Amino acid sequence: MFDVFSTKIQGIFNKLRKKGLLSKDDVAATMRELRVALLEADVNFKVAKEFIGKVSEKAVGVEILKSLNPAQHVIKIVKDELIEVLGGDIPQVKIESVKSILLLGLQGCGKTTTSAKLAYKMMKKKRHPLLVGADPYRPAAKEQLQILGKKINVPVFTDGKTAIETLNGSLEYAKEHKCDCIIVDSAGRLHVDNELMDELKVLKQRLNPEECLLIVDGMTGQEAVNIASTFEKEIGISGVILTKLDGDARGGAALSIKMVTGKPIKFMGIGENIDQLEPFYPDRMAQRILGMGDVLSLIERAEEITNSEEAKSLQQKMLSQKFNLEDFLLQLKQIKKMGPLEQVMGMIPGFSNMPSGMKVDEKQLVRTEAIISSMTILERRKPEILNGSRRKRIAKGSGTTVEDVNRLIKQFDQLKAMFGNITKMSGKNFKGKRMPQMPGFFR
Ligand SMILES: Nc1nc2c(ncn2[C@@H]2O[C@H](COP(=O)(O)OP(=O)(O)OP(=O)(O)O)[C@@H](O)[C@H]2O)c(=O)[nH]1
Ligand SMILES: [Mg+2]
Repeated sequence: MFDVFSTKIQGIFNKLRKKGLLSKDDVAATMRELRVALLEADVNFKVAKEFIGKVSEKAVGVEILKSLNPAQHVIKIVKDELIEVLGGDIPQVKIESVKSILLLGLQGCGKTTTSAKLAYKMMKKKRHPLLVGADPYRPAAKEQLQILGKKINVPVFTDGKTAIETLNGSLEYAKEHKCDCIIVDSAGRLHVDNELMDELKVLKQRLNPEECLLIVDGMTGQEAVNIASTFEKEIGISGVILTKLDGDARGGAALSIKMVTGKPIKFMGIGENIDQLEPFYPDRMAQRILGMGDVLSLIERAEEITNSEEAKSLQQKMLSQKFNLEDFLLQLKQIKKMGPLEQVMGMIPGFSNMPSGMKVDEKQLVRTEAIISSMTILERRKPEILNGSRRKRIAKGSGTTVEDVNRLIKQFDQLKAMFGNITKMSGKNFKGKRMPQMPGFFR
């Protein structure tokens, strides 16, 4: 789904992730690339402009400088804005309780198929819907609905010479047969025309539906947005169902409809089969587009952990060079809490621009923990007292070698010295300077 857009945006982010700290120019370049990606996905140009405007505004804010990893922060801002554009928090159609639905749309957009899909969802909730075919002009339309109804065991009502006559008849039928929801499938036209709109207005007024859903073909891009605007203005809709998203729809319609029409997408059709209709959740869609569901929850976890008092005092200690091996052990444990190391590493500044091929070794981490655990409290707090015999004892106790112990202590010293330098540079000019290897992660 939205593969081209998704690949493009993920490529932009991968480039961004490789950078440690971001300059204003980096952010500006990313915004330009994002804008192109949006326009290429056929997103409405005003929506694209607003999107970029909002993201840029947030991305140059102070938060970025304070954050753990600026690239991840920009990505999070884009993700949040993407959710907003896709509709934010959408009131879902209540399949368990909704009593009346009117489906509208142009010819061939998928109204009849979708009406059956909705009825099928209700059947699974043990409800008794009635499918109404308010398209009395085409015999084939009645037949299509009847075939679908039969397949899912839902009654279908199609009698009547006009659409309104059919609707009136169906209301009687529903009462008699104790149907608890009426789903009205209306006739489509090739273009929006007065006749179609007038008929729909009458149907809507008579049914007064709880949900008046416009079906639009997701493949039509901006045309879908124009159609949605017209229907919203002329008839008034409660939401949109985008169909045919299983094809190569570019995403423009999904990303523009809410902003342009003010009405949310409530479902998406992802295939011709009766069960291929999914509720539309903006957050899940955003994550799908960004291909980063897990990474985002990782960021959230990292944020939680780095915001803890423990983490704050640790940072304080690191910058004041009072950082010792005991603190380091604590930090290792915090990092482990975040999840698989491979993923976590990319979020730590200095590691995101790790040379390719350099793999994080989980076993090494275990070894490091074992080494520090074999030290006495005093040794952890004052690593300078670690002489030859102490190192030998620690190696034996942790099942490692003296070389392993030496390497860890050397790397730790370098790290500590580097934090000292950062503090001296008051955090200003150290862009581009690479961090030394974090002790205990690599051999
Ligand atoms: N791939 C795919 N095809 C779909 C989807 N929804 C509908 N279709 C197909 O689109 C075609 C038209 O669907 P219909 O449900 O007949 O459309 P309609 O709006 O009722 O058409 P009219 O009544 O003629 O206006 C059919 O071949 C459906 O199988 C979808 O989500 N994915
Ligand atoms: Mg139809």
